[in-house]
Order: sequence, then C-alpha cells, then structure tokens
Amino acid sequence: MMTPVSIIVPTYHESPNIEALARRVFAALDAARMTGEIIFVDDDSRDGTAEIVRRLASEYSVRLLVRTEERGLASAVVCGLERARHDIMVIMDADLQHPPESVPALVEGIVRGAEMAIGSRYVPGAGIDAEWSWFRRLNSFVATVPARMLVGVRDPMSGFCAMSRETFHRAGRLHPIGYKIVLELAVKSRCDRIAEVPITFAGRAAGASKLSLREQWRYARHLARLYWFRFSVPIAVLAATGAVLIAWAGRTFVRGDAP
Ligand SMILES: Nc1nc2c(ncn2[C@@H]2O[C@H](COP(=O)(O)OP(=O)(O)O)[C@@H](O)[C@H]2O)c(=O)[nH]1
Ligand SMILES: [Mg+2]
Repeated sequence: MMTPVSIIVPTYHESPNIEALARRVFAALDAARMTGEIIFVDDDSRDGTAEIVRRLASEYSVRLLVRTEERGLASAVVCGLERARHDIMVIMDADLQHPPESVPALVEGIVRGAEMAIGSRYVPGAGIDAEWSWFRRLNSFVATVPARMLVGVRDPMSGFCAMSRETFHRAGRLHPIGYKIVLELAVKSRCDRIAEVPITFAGRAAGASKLSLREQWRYARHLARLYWFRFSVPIAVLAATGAVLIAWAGRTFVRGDAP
C-alpha cells in the first residue's frame, strides 16, 4: 500500500457534484491501490452539501469543514491543507473539471520525488474537453503567459495539483487571494522539481462557474505581488521595459536594420 493522501476540495454551491466526485475519487484510489480522505471546505453554501457529505461518511473517509467567517477559494484550500491528516495532499475542484481518475498519477509524481505535481492542460497527451468559447480560451492563454515566467511549467494556472506536506510548509506565509492558490504555493515554496501530468480538462458537470471579472482583477494584483516576491521588481517596471524593448525592436525592424 502507498502513502495515504488527503484530497482538499473547496466547494461553493456544488451539491449536485459532491457524490459523483467522491465515488470517482475513491474508485480511482482503489484501482491504484491507494487510500486517503477527502476534505470538503464549504463556504456555508446551505445547499444540502452537509447532508450529502454526512451520508457519504458512512461509506468513505470524507469530512466537511464549513466556514462562515470567510469566503474565497484560495483561503478555503489553505484551511483544508492545514487540517489534512496525510503527508501527500491533493487540491482539486468539485465540479468534475479535474478528472478524479488522474489523482493517482499526481500522487505518483510526489512518491517519485517531485515537490509538486500539476495536472496540466498544456503538455502532450493533455486536452480541454470543456466547451470553452474562443474568448475564454484566449483569456486563459493571455493570463497564463506572465504566470509561466514565475514558475517554469506549461500550466501554472491549473487548480489541480498534488504536493508533499514539506512543500506546503516551506511556502510559509501565504496570501491566499483570488483563484490561483496553486500558483501561490508553487512560487512561495520556490519549487524546482515540479512534475506536469497531462489531464483532460472536462466541462463543468453541474452548476455554474464562480469566476468573475472581479476575480480577474484580483489575479492581476496577485501576479504583481508574486513578481515582487520572486524577482523583487515591481511588475510596472517589467511591463515598461517590455514595452520599450518591443518599441525599439519594432523601430529597428521598420528601418530595415534588422537582419
Ligand atoms: N469554499 C469555496 N469554494 C469556492 C469558492 N469559489 C469557488 N469555489 C470552488 O472552487 C472550485 C472552482 O471554481 P469554479 O467556479 O468552477 O471556477 P472555474 O473552474 O475557474 O470556472 C469549485 O469547486 C468551486 O465550488 C469560494 O468562494 N469558496
Ligand atoms: Mg470549474
């Protein structure tokens, strides 16, 4: 038997997805001869999540933490990580966009020595099955580029990952704002050995996304903070340098000086 795993699932109005998620996760663990627990961290949805988790607890190792004082995906994940019983921890969404069948492959990555294993949409063998509009795809791509400079992986925006408890502790003080808690953890723990595991990112099973324009603004602020942490350079200076370089390259090119 392998090291057991704690799976942290933040939830907000996800009751239609909880049971299918739990069954698929435990079936996948079973098939890989792994064991573990799921911790749902719910921000007081009052949509029947508590009853479903209580019922599932007679069959599986599942727990529910309900937060009433605070809201937000990232801080919910941190709350779950702090209460995890096992030394390998997985973070995943409740809406079945992260295929539960990929959990064992992420765990294997940690067992084989990675500090973090990311469920990646942008490595060979991966894909996006969700019906994303071209705008959502473009939006995701544009947001990914600056994050790739912070962490050397193809999909730093993924919300699906496994890590060791040591990696989590090394990250130290976290500022869990917005959506990108995996990016925050990867940067703050200064991970070098990050494995990327190809996943097929699915469409949302039920319910609606909570990603809003406000979240995107929070993401921009989050990026600025991480750039400061990682390079000690304000993002404004980087953006200005980039703009000057592009303008200079453009002028050189137009004048025909370029090779
Ligand atoms: N606890 C908690 N979970 C949240 C919150 N916002 C989103 N989530 C959960 O985080 C996961 C990803 O959210 P989702 O809205 O699907 O984001 P998207 O996949 O980027 O559109 C889902 O399991 C949500 O239920 C929140 O404020 N609190
Ligand atoms: Mg989703």
